[in-house]
Amino acid sequence: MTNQTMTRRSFVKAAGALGAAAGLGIQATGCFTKADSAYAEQAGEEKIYKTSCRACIASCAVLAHVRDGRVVKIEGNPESPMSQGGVCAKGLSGIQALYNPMRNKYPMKRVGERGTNNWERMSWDDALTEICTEINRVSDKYGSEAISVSTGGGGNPHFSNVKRFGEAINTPNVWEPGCSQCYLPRMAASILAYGAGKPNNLSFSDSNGWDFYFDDCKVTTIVLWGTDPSNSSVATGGRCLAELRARPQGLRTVVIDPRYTLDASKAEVWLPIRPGTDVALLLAWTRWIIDKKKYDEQFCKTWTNMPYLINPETRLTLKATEAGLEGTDKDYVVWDANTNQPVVVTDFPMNTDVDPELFGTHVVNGLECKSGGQLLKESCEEWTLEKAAEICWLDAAQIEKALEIYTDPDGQSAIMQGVAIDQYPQSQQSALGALNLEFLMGNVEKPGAMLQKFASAPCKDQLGNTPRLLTEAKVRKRCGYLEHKGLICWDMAHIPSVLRAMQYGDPYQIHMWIERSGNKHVVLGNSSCLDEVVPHLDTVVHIFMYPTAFSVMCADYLLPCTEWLETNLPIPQLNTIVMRQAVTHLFEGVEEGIIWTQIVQKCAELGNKHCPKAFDKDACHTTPFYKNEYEKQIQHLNKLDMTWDEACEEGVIKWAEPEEYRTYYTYLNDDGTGKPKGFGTPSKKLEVYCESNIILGRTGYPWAQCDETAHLTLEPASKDYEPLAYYEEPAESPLTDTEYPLVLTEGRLPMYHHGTLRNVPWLREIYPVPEMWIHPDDAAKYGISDGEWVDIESRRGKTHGRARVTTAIAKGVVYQERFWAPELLDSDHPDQAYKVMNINVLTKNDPPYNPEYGTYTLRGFQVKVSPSNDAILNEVWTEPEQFEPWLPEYSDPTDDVFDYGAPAK
Ligand SMILES: Nc1nc2c(c(=O)[nH]1)N[C@H]1C(S)=C(S)[C@@H](COP(=O)(O)OP(=O)(O)OC[C@H]3O[C@@H](n4cnc5c(=O)[nH]c(N)nc54)[C@H](O)[C@@H]3O)O[C@H]1N2
Ligand SMILES: Nc1nc2c(c(=O)[nH]1)N[C@H]1C(S)=C(S)[C@@H](COP(=O)(O)OP(=O)(O)OC[C@H]3O[C@@H](n4cnc5c(=O)[nH]c(N)nc54)[C@H](O)[C@@H]3O)O[C@H]1N2
Ligand code: SF4
Ligand SMILES: [Mo]
Repeated sequence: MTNQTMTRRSFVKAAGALGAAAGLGIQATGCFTKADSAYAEQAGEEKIYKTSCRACIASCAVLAHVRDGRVVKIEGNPESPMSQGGVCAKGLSGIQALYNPMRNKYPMKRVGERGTNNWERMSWDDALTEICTEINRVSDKYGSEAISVSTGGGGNPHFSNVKRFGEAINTPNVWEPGCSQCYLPRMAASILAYGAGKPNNLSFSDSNGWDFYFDDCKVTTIVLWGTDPSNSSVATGGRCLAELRARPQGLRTVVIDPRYTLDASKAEVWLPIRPGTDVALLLAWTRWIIDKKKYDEQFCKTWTNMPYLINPETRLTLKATEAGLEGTDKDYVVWDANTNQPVVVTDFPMNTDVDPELFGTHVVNGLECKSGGQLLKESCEEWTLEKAAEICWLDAAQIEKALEIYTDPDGQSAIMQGVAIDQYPQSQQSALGALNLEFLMGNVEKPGAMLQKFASAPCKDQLGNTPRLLTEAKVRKRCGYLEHKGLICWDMAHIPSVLRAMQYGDPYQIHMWIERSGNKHVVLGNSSCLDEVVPHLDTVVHIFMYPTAFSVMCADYLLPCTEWLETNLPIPQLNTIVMRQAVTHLFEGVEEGIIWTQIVQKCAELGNKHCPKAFDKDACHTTPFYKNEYEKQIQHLNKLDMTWDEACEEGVIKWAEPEEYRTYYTYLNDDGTGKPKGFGTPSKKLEVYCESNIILGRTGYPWAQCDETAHLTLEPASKDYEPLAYYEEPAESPLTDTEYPLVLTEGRLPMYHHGTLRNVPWLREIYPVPEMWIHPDDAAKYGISDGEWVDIESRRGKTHGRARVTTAIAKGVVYQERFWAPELLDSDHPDQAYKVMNINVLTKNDPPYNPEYGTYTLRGFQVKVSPSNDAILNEVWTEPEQFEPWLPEYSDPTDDVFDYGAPAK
């Protein structure tokens, strides 16, 4: 293998003008073959492989047409239960991503200063030896917590791999930019209030809402609350909603979104809410439902903890012993409306002769106790429709109309809650507030409800559990862990705390960063802070398919990983398993799981002593690092009695009939004693008054663990986590900010996934630069015309967008999505690749944070706008012909770098 110095700059130019091989200084045989028109005639027979797309988190089944090892066409696979043959622009662009001339082809090492973009090719063995020597050095000298590992993916199927990797190299500082800002708040709130078990929550864009994908689904009404499935799950959720609407019975929808989205255009009511104020509206909905007695009274009395009395001293449910009644310190107490006295709940779900009061305050054993329901009622007392209308910039009559639709007694309604509510400090409050609406309405496990516990697939999309290898002392070193205990649910560190440790050595210095995803500058809040953070690090490794601004500005080593057409994974989807299989393999790209495995093995070989259990093949059977990844996948599949090849041949494997899969009302099932089993919370009831949230903040229960104990009891966070939703005005608020008068928010673009695909010609042709949506009244006020470039500034920085003047955005609000310009990596100012049109240089990663998860503010903060004349904008590519250098650079398949028994192609 040649070990030749080259510059990325010459590489990119060469890729366009001469073919990439010239840039690399190696022979243009084998690895690099220009697309040539004669190829089609010479090529052999076309084979069609059943696989699935991974250009976003939806995993649509597709058919990949392959000729002589080259992928020549992608189309949808109609057997897919969620996409049913649909594919979106990102999926169809898979070929342009796979054969993109920018691909990282070999391991590379930086030569010269960071940011100068000079790289030297290395062998995998040399790269692993250098990186693992550094891991061992840092661990020996500073402690292994001085290494931070990050991943991405937004619904990353290899999420547990990276956590296992952290455990194996003995660092607690693993993180991901979604997490506190994505899905964790909605998912963890649901575990606390609805119960452990199969992950299940209100997020439709994370592939929940399973019942809706069946033709006979009973849903009649959907509230899309801060979610935009037609753009964020184009071929699955978006398609599904369109088909539900097209049924003869139709679908009534309410959309709560500052933008007039595709789904809003089909809705009966659109509530263009001020970003960041959702909890105010949730509280007003709760109040109205209670006031108008729209809730399902019998369900609430039987299946929620609303009637349970709360001890005002502990803030937890009052127990029989505290009430001075006969019973234990585990027995709950309700107020019986029949006898007008406190009664211990002795029968599950409720004593037959008792009529438990939902709302009330009573003195019991000298304590003034309110019921959970009473505390809920008081929490929303001030939130009249008028007050919510004022705070949320809405019309009270429209709010009421939406409520009439949601609570229509003749329908079956559901709330879908999107990532918008996860992206400001009220994340947990929004999640709990929305769950409570569904609980009040009894929208739980009924046909047509969003919340379901359907049967689980005999296969996981994550390979195995994360083994607990870290000691208590090590777990306690996880940055931000004690204050934001919700993070423990995913064993993740708090991003701003990690960055603080990197930059200021507070509470200790982090020295090394291993990052596996796209462009952290595009996805992290206030991302230009990396300019200050990274110089304090000794070593940064970036594992990705292409160089990004992060590679150029921050990395010392680049490791090439595979595109989705080169990867393998079985994915559970409703009552099927959708297979992903590698249909080709290019250059020296390596699948993510195998990279982690290789690093752990090499660390061990080089004498790493920090986590002997991870390196001991026999002691840690749950750690697959020494195992064959494919074997592991086949083990999952073997519950189906199939080989990997047989499964791939079938592509979409049905493991249950719909009626076996759609198990409604699971809480009514017998628990083995003749009683219903209830829900997976400690009380087996739906926790409307979420005392589990208080307990989490005080102790870390139910998630805190280490290798030594099943449950680790942690010291309390600085303040109690609240059991009920409450509203807080955003820290930067248009109500008080005169300097930065407009509220900024974001939402998905259907042609990109986070920071990806900005180097794909087809997609940049459709959407070359980010649009900044602004209302005509605001545009007039700030002198902005449609189509012109705009300066957008916040207290953190400045970026640009191209104005779209439209009434499809609420007045006082502007919208723009994250973006970057790979074309500028090859300029004298590569930092502009991520600064020029990326709203994440404007977002906030400083306090206030959400108490539970440490969520920072990506949506709902203040900016100002003005027309722009910045010269840098002339360097941004906007015309189709400019993207030509990124047209596919076809090449023939290569052998896998490491032999992990990948099926031969
Ligand atoms: N301002 C603002 N910032 C945001 C958001 C926002 O709405 N506004 N959204 C936030 C959200 S919701 C999220 S989830 C984050 C996303 O942040 P990241 O996940 O860091 O985003 P990317 O890395 O750009 O995109 C996902 C990458 O995952 C790669 N990938 C695919 N499969 C795998 C895999 O198996 N393993 C790994 N490691 N990677 C894989 C894809 O190639 C893709 O490059 O950004 C957050 N940042
Ligand atoms: N094409 C594409 N698909 C994706 C992704 C992608 O990057 N690209 N990312 C994937 C990931 S990781 C995620 S998390 C999901 C997210 O998918 P969704 O949950 O659908 O999230 P978004 O489209 O980001 O935001 C939803 C809507 O929230 C609105 N909104 C903005 N601020 C507020 C607010 O304060 N309140 C309310 N009520 N609404 C607000 C936006 O206008 C937007 O229409 O998408 C997934 N699918
Ligand atoms: S929605 Fe598009 S990008 Fe996402 S998995 Fe499906 S085809 Fe791929
Ligand atoms: Mo996400």
